[in-house]
Amino acid sequence: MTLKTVTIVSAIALSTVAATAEEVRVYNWSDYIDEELLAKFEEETGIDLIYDVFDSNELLETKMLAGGSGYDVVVPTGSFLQRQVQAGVFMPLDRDKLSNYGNVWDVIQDRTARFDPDNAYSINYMWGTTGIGANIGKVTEALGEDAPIDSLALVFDPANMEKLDECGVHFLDAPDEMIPAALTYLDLDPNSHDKDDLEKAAGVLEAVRPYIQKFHSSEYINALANGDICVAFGWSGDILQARDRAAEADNGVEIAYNAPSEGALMWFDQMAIPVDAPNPDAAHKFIDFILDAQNMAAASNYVYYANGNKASQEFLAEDVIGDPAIYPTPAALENTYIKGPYPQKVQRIVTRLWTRVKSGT
Ligand code: N2P
Repeated sequence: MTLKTVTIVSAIALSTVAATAEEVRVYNWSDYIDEELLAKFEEETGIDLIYDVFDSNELLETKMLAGGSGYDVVVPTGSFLQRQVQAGVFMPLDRDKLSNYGNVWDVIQDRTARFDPDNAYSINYMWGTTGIGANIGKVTEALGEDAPIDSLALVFDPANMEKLDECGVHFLDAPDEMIPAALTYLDLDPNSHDKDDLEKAAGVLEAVRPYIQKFHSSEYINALANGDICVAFGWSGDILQARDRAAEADNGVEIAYNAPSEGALMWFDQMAIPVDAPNPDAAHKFIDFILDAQNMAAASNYVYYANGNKASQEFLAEDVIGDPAIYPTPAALENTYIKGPYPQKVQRIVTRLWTRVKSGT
């Protein structure tokens, strides 16, 4: 009897705890937020925030398609989101729950509508380009003053890569970005689904494979900043973060980011709520918190990526809004391309080619 009472009492105590400790689980890219914002969200809302990170769309997609991820907010790139929306992975956003929705930037909304018609399932978090990070000192030492640091030839011409071998080169482990870059180098359509074109792109990558130290999508930030590698083919803001980390360490490493002059991939990372999210209400609160103009500006000021929030622009640091590597000039925008999703059949070819490239056999 006594035991039973105790059990009942503790069951009540537990349910009280469960009711008060509301939780939201967010799955975002690594190196993509100012962590002070996470604490601020918890303070303002009283919601416990569990914030996990990833560095691969493929990994996120596997979790989304399997279902039951336990996440309330995830941030796939537009081309992947499009496929996932079609697979029924997300719930439509409830704009009535997003008091800051009016802050969004129509220019970006127009572009993301291509992946998510009417932007029904997603809101842009940040966007950027994929390009070349170079340690100026080491690259000039290896290739001379005329080193083509803004050209795909830096990373896809074996003659250059052979000379960079000693100082170290990393490539993204992101087939859906590296294959289009190689196609661009060949002057082929980066959105090509043609099997022969894709084979040719893989050939470009295989030719420089012996000189690639690693395929990885987040380690290059520190590796560049520390001077452990001299070139990374990676994401704009990550390379600018490497530049800053080197400057803070005052280690004499000077990093530059350049979008490839032959054309750069422009991508959009989108906040969305899985259809089986445990706490969709809190998910909307998190998205609304990010949509706040000052919060969004704080995030961009910290990670050096542009965002899809017009109202945030007055709060952006001059070295963010004024840096064409982050907010490209109209002319530079003309020199970007947007990639659509691969249909499953093409994706299988790309995945197979990528495995071949990486294994170097
Ligand atoms: C953040 C990288 C996000 C860009 N570190 C990839 N979409």
